[in-house]
Amino acid sequence: MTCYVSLGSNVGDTEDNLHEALVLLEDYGDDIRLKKVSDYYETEPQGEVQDQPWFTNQIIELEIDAEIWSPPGFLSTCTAIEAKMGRTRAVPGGPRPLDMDIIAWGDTVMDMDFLTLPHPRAKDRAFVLVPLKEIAPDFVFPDGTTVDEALAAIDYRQEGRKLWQDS
Ligand code: PH2
Ligand code: MG
Ligand code: MG
Repeated sequence: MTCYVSLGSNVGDTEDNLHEALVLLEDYGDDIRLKKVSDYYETEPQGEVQDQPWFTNQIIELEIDAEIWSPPGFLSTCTAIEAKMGRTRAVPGGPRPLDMDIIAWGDTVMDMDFLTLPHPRAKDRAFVLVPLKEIAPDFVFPDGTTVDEALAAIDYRQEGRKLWQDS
């Protein structure tokens, strides 16, 4: 099963935090394999909380053994790694040393109160789509939207690895 995960950090040494998350993820063993890693992108905060530091964002591609892992099981692993990295949930959408969001789990479409797949805001976010295009230019959402189509539908500006987006 191919899974894409978005990593984000805007507290502390953000690149170190993302790197440490990958080290922790690789500790889980052979049934979670890291296939591709995007560059780091510096991104303007999106969403409710605008008054917070810029984020470092990255997308990774994983090959996960679906006989062992389900999306909710893997989500708990992501939450455990976030907690190890010092995440508290004081302000929803606020600053954090690490956020790990499952963007897509193969072609799975699911809508539970704690997990929606694909990620419900993935298509609107340059900080997800730009690094996703870098590592998976042929990615297609389960509804048939390509990563290029999703990018063409949003307003964003990119200079090198810096991304600005109208929210
Ligand atoms: N994550 C959020 C809210 N806003 N903005 C950027 N640029 N990058 C993020 O990772 C991000 C965000 C909630 O998870
Ligand atoms: Mg998030
Ligand atoms: Mg999250």
